[in-house]
Amino acid sequence: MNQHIESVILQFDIPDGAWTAEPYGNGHINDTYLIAAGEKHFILQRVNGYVFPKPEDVIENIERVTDFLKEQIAQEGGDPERETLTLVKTQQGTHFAYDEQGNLWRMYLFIEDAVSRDLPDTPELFELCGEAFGKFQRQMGAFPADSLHETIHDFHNTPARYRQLQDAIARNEAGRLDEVQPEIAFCRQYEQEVRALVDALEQGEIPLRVTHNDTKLNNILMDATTGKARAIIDLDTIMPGSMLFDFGDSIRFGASTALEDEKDLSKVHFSTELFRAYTEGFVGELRGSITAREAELLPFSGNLLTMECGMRFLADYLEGDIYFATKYPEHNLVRTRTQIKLVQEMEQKASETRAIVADIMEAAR
Ligand code: ADP
Ligand code: GN1
Ligand code: MG
Repeated sequence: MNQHIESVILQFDIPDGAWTAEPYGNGHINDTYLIAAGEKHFILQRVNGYVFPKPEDVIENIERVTDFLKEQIAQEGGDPERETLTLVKTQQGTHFAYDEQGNLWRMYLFIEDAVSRDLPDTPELFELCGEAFGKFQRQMGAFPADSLHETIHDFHNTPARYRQLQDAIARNEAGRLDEVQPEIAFCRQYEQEVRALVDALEQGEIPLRVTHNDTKLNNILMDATTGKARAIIDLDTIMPGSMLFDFGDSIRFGASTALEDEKDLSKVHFSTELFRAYTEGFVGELRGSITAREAELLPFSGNLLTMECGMRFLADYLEGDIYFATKYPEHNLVRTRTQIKLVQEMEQKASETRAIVADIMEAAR
């Protein structure tokens, strides 16, 4: 176990006595541990300082957002301790501690009797996820978006992601360029299309909102007994953005018949049944506030966010796997290929997804 953990844990206000710490979860970014102390459980995380250059800003956003959400949840008759994250204080009264190397750590109450999934078991479950992210966005509706820190600059700026990929190609840091020519050729076809959402935001065609920005299925905790969505977690990337980032990223991860890192591409398909289910849930929560232009862009946001993530995986593969956690050398390449396969199928099924959104918007009016 990480030798810094003991000195970090002791800085937080947890029950006296023995404790244990185990690595936990499937996140790609932070180091996550489950801490058991007496009867209580906590999540302890080292915030990734490479990904988040100002981790104190991440904590400040989360403090403000969870305070705000807890009020909304209480007003709607929910349980603020079980339906959103709760930061644990240190003995000094802050919500973070440093280890000897200057890494920032934070602790949350563990949300009990909940599970997170990497694939939706059924369309019904995925519809509940759409509802949960839609509800999250609705509940954050009155929060001033531009008062949040930008915790990762240009996070969903897809043209900037495209340029980062071109830079990675030019540097060829890990010497892997020759093996990825087909993937590079695929990405290059999107040089113009990557602009769609940033242009729409810049030109004021779609509103700036508070967005989660990392809306994959395993960032929702589902109630282990009822199977219903309970809490949205992983709030590190909450920033001003477009609701289309949140919608598109959920579709990327969840409207697929296989995991993001499935090696057998014959198992990877974009499912319009899952797309419909998620859209029903998401639009159902937000019906009054989705603008006509947002609705028009909903289907394409899935393609764009999937393309963007594919470009990020490919750039990281070329850089030598410095951003995403990987379990084997080709991991980022395998991930790139699933994203490309999904984009290809999303394109083939574009008229179907447009019809689905039009149907659901019509029914919601
Ligand atoms: P990463 O940014 O690396 O994805 P996350 O914050 O998503 O890190 O945490 C990783 C995993 O840990 C989650 O997918 C979830 O399974 C679990 N987890 C995180 N916070 C909590 C919590 N407060 N209660 C229960 N489980 C949690
Ligand atoms: C990362 O943190 P995690 O594992 O939920 C990444 C997302 C990617 C995702 C791909 C801060 O999400 O942007 O879409 O991996 N998070 C960050 O699985 O970069
Ligand atoms: Mg996560």
